[in-house]
Amino acid sequence: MIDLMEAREKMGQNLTRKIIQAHLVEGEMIPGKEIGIKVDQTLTQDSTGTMVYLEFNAIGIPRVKTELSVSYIDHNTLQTGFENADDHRFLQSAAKKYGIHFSRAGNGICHQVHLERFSIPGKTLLGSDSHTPTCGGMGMLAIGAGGLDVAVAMAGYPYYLRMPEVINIRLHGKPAPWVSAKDIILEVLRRLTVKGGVGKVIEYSGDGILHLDVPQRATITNMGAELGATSSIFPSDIVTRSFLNKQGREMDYIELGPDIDAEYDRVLDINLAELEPLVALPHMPDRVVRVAEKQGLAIDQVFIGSCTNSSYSDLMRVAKILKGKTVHPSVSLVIAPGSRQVMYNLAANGALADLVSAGARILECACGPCVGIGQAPPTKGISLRTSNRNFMGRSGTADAEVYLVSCETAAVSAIYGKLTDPRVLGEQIIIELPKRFTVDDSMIIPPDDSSNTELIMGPNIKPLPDFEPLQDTIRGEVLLKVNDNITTDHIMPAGAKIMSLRSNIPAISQHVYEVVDPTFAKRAKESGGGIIVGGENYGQGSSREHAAIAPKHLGIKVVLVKSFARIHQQNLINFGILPLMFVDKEQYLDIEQGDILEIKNILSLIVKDELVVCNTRNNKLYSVKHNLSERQVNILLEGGLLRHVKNKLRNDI
Ligand code: MIC
Ligand code: SF4
Repeated sequence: MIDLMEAREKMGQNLTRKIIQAHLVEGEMIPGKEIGIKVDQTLTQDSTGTMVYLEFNAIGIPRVKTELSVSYIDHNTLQTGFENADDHRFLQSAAKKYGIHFSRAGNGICHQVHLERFSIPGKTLLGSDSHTPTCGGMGMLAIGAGGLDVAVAMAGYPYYLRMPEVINIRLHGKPAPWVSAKDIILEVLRRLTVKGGVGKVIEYSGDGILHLDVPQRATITNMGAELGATSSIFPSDIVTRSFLNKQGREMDYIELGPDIDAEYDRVLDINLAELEPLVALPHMPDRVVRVAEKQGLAIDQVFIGSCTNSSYSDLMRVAKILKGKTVHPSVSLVIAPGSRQVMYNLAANGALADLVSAGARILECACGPCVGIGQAPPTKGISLRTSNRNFMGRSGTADAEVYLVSCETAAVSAIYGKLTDPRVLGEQIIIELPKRFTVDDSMIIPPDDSSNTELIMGPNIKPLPDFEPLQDTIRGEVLLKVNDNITTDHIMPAGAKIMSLRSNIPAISQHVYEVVDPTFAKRAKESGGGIIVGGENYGQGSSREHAAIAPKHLGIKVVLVKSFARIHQQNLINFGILPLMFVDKEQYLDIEQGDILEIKNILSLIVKDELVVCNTRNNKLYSVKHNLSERQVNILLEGGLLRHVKNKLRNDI
């Protein structure tokens, strides 16, 4: 590991490589090769967090070994039953026991609060949420991962990933009037698609970045998750310094950027002056067109909020647009500020009153509607949202159509009752940020030294399942065959009802693939498990490891696809499901649901990556590959990451 300053002096380095180099503990920085990096900070949220702390407890380390770890309550705060409230109480007890900051319900969405209060340029952050790269807006290398990876990082072990390629996106000029950070990332999605970022870090540069404040930069790095990117990052510069000043955290500032002659694997240019307000059509964030093309579409609902677009400047622009107007009678407008800090500052300067008086329904500072926790649209409803994902059914209404837009487009459309290009308003609204935000951390409980605290577990918090080591022969029915870009929302649906079962694997597993095939869980149980076959980018979206643990609980042994999304692939490995890919992708067409597949000699062939799948219906043989590192293969052989770490700990003693 070398010092960050030393790494900075080496010429020709991009920012991503500098931070990786300064945190490298294993491997070489060759794109595609596995590396291990030191994790400085971790974050968890309630719906992935309960598993994380059960896992940390199982590892058996008494206190976290990171510089800073924060546990947020921000996702499921509805508490429609005891389960959710019990989870929160468990998380609070775990934070106390293990030396973790605890951000109480109501304090805000993890990514927004972390950006405001804890992010530090040049540090690494690992979070059990796919939008952890939000803090890349602060010049951090921030990566989303499955819960067990985060638990292992808290125990002081490196985080392993494939050395990413680095794509440089150069932003040129000043954004055209009414073009916001959201439109910039929608343009990137339009060009690169939802799988264009897999295996890559997106690094932003160019004179255009000076026109984007830190929360706007964070909007862009946040939605890098929708590109499938490992992370996205902006340099730390005068804009960063100014944001840290406003947060009263000037001491956390360091200047950090790429060398002038930095090299990249690919460069892309975007002229901000040429952009227009954009919209992502249902049901994928990369189905992007100009708002002008869809202008006039009647809408039923508008949601302004989520970790993408809920900062002070976002909501101030909304307040200015709504001031003195009334939300259209056919529209329900809900607004969830990203943090208590945002809400407080809007209240103090009167902007909250403008929102309320326009008829906006103000929600708690939490994820809420973004992930189907309340405010589901009406039947066949059209919902405009400033969030980041518009996957089918995620809103809580199976036949709703969700369009993703900027805050400006959302606000003006709420007034007109139809999708409207904000440029109709004429001169652009300019927001003056306060010299300092009013900061109040009293809803964050810092760690103390009371490590003998008991973990408080309610009846819905079930023990972690334990899984057997890999078998030499796997034979199983293809229980489901799905297409490209299957999301974790398909595999393990979210929403308030199902998310309150996140600490109860037997119960939540009944809902696996429910939105695709309601008979899936029952069939899986009846046939004693089996195999899932899928297309490209399988498992994109959320970091929820439940999308691996719950299928594993149902007996799924193999997922055979054309290609995987990064986090989900690792989650499958962590819980001992064999993630295989077709060598010849055409063979996907040959397999039918109901076929019985057989894989033999796994224990010897997996090491050489030479596994062969036999379709017993026609005796056809398919060559498959896993492309995994030796470490990942060992995890699979041992029956998952928890067993692997425990074995390691035993050997270390
Ligand atoms: C999401 O946006 O899908 C979530 C809910 O934040 C998930 C985490 C989870 O499923 O709990 C994510 O993005 O990782
Ligand atoms: Fe929460 Fe939505 Fe952001 Fe996920 S994407 S962290 S659910 S606000």
